[in-house]
Amino acid sequence: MNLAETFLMAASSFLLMSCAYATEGLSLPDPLTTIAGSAVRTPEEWRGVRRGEILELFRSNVYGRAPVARPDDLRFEAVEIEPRAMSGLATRKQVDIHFSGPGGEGAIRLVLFVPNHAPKPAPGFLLICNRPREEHIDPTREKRSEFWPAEEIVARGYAAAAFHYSDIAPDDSSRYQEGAIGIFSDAEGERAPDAWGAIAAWAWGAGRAMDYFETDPDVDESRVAVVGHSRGGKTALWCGAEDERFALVISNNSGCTGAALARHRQGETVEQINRRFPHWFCSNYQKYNDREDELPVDQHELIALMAPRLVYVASASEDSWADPEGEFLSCVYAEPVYRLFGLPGLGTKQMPEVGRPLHEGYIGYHLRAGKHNLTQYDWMRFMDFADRHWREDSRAGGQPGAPEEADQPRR
Ligand code: GTR
Repeated sequence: MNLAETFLMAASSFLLMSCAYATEGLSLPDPLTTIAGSAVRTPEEWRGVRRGEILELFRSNVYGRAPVARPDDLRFEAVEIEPRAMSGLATRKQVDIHFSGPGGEGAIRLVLFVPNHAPKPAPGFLLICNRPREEHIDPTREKRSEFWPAEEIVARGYAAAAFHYSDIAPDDSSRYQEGAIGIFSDAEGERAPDAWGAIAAWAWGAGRAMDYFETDPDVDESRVAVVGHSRGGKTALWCGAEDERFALVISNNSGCTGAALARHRQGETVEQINRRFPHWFCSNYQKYNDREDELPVDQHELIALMAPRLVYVASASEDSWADPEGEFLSCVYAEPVYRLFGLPGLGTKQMPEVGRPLHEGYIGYHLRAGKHNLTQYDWMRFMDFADRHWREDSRAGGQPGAPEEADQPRR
């Protein structure tokens, strides 16, 4: 072995030792070591120091920084209330969420079905819809789709809510600044390298729907899940990281820069996603094209940002572009943060078989048979998971994920 080789070996073994998870050939950043190098040992240290560090790293290197939270002039306009929708089983509400900023004004159309024959306020599921509105979130229900099975959601006692992501920002690299991004920018000047991209803007929009739920006595805002598929799944995860009011965060087939570990390098890569969808992220993210190892974060830390709340990752067996194994491994490596709160995470390092969901812990996972899609099977498992945790928690008389309770082991 020559000198250079010896040096390389020493350097790489140092790198492996300095990272918590030198396994499966992966050397991942440790969610429980601060930037200054100290170990995070308590929920207080996680909440007070480390969580904020990771969030900032994702903001400045991946998704970009939203320049606004809840705008001062946010306004809800009920454009329709139909108490006898779905043959009398639900009340349909259509609400326009209005906002304005230096660059103009915009509105998000929220469609909401509240079950008429279930206890209220009802817990709910909010879908960030990234497929054609008319076919998938039709308020009239003339068109129905497994992508948003509102009837089934209502039948299980949940409120079903959805909005179309294009109300916030067009999913188009030449036009994405025409919505909220342009509205909240100071008109002139270059975009900062950490300015928000479309995913952060869509996630911000989901937060505005939560602002509305807080005002609606029919919806239990302490038990709302945010759900998204694929690019919508990436958005749901970023939304749950930024907005801790969501008690359950569900990523379906979210893949690269969603649930899948960047360093796993299966399916879509950082370089490929940045080339095809440069508008989804901040421009700093381009620095990591083909340099995943230099990212100061990886996606298990995004999952960990949900702790101690519930999080759910769903993969599909034929969806190799989204890297099911990389999605599963993120859940595995997020687990130490849940354990810090005394909560069970996934409970296994073994990827489950198709059709055998993992629902025991605070991190849920399933592998569905089939292709890249959001199907009724996925929704049924999401609701099984919510039933299990929310009903158990309500029997225990507490709210899921409340940090002060979660500091102690629960089971
Ligand atoms: C693909 C993209 C994925 C995923 C998907 C989708 O083309 O490569 O990252 O987001 O689109 O949103 O359907």
